Amino acid sequence: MTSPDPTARQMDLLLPDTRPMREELEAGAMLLRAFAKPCDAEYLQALEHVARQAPFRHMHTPGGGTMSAAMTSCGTLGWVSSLQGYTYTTLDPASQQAWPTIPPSLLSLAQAAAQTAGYAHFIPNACLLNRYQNGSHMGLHQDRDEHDTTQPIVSLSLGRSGIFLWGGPDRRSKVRTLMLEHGDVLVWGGPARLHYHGIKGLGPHAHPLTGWTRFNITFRHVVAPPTPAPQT
Ligand code: MD3
Ligand code: FE
Repeated sequence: MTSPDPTARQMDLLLPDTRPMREELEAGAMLLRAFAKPCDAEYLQALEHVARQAPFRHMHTPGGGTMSAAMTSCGTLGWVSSLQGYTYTTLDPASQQAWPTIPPSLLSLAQAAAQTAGYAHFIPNACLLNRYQNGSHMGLHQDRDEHDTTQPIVSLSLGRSGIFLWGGPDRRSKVRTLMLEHGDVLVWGGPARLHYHGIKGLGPHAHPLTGWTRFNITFRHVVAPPTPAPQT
């Protein structure tokens, strides 16, 4: 074997990025790199439109803490964390008004991504918006409040990069890290739907459209959990 030619290595730095645009990370998990970039400004405008009606807030956790990522929601159901636990609600607790509707541009994007990953009839009714700033993170967790794991979760990353933690079916599975960049879309379904995941922190660079802030938008199909029978 010959040793690597330093000139060839130098040349590599000039070659175009050949990472595939559509990569199956594992069975059921598809990364669509830069999928959302062509309309990125439109998605950020839609996010701002939602946040004007339902502002980002730092929610409390059942353990008595406060989430370092700020959150809001749109869609029929919004995800809420409080001392009482995690749930989906039809009203924004901050305003007692219905959550804003999912902006059409975001809905189309989520459906196009799901379709590309093999889910032809994805109908999200819950859309969680996360905002990360310096010091924000999200510990390893599963998304299991949706009561329907036949539907995928579609995630859209915008702005500053995030250091994604990507684990397996139980908390002790090996965890990999992956940089999620502006415009990246992930579709998690099938056997990967309940896998542990989180955000360790943010990348070192500001983004031209969002500065030092990272946004992530997840689209979900939630089945309302059974509620107690009303008193007669
Ligand atoms: C893997 N959000 O909101 S998105 C969340 O970047 C959440 O804000 C992170 O985890 C964020 O619940 C990660 C990527 C993601 C979303 C949902 C998943 C990965 C997933 C569901 C199952 C497995
Ligand atoms: Fe999650």
